Amino acid sequence: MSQALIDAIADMREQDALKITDEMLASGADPLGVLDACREAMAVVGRRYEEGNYFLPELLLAGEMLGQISDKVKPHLQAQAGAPKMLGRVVVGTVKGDIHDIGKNIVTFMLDANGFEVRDLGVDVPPQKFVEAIRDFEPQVVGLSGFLTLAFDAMKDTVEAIKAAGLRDGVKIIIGGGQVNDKVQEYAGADAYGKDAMAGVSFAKRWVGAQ
Ligand code: B12
Repeated sequence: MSQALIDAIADMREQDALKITDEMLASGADPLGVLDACREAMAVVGRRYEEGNYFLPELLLAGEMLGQISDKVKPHLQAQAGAPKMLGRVVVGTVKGDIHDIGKNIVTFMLDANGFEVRDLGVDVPPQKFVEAIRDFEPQVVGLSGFLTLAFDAMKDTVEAIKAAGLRDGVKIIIGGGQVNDKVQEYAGADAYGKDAMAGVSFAKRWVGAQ
């Protein structure tokens, strides 16, 4: 059934995509499997956009569908994670110049469901706003999200601003998002790169001594 979901999202059949999601969840499919199907579908959408077959409206509709599907998946993930205890604090945001937030929202949700207190700063977040949030919220972990190539420089600038504020030694910084990889981690001066939300949860747990 997950191929049917991938096709429905990729072909912009919104009602079908939502119906298939409901059916998958009702029949006990792994909620993470539903999110995996969404990721595959988004890769197809991205490819069609690159090839000139899709344009901004399709990207927007795809983003909207994914938002609705994540809302359906969330309660199931929460049930799976069980009653969380407070393991630590994490500040999360999409870096300056970038407004993609679907991946970040999944990361925020998964951290929350796994026992972290999360402060989500939203999208297009300037470095100074991360600095202020670290001072105020005192997180052990900072998560930077970005889907554009230009986000790499914004990530680097954010890490540097945290360093300049004298706060770098007190936090672990993890980056993630579509085009991000370990080379970008090195470039930005972050401590880790998380390929998906669960990788982010694993690093955060390790850093607070919960794993
Ligand atoms: C949906 C979408 C949009 C939507 C975003 C809606 C929203 N609310 O987020 C809209 C239409 C707004 C949009 C706009 C644009 N987009 Co766009 N978009 C996409 C698309 C199709 C999907 C991205 C997505 O949400 N994927 C779904 C999530 C779930 O993906 P995921 O990677 O699996 O997420 C996981 C990991 O990344 C990880 N993760 C994410 N963040 C973090 C953070 C941490 C700390 C950790 C640990 C992990 C982590 O965990 C997530 C969950 O498991 C991609 C194509 C693609 N294939 O990615 C293009 C894409 C990212 N967009 C692109 C572009 C060019 C744009 C625009 C510039 C277009 C334009 N001409 O205006 C604008 C940018 C505006 C801006 N300033 O940001 C390009 C970027 C190219 C580049 N190299 O920079 C892409 C790759 C499309 C393409 N192939 O050209 N976009």
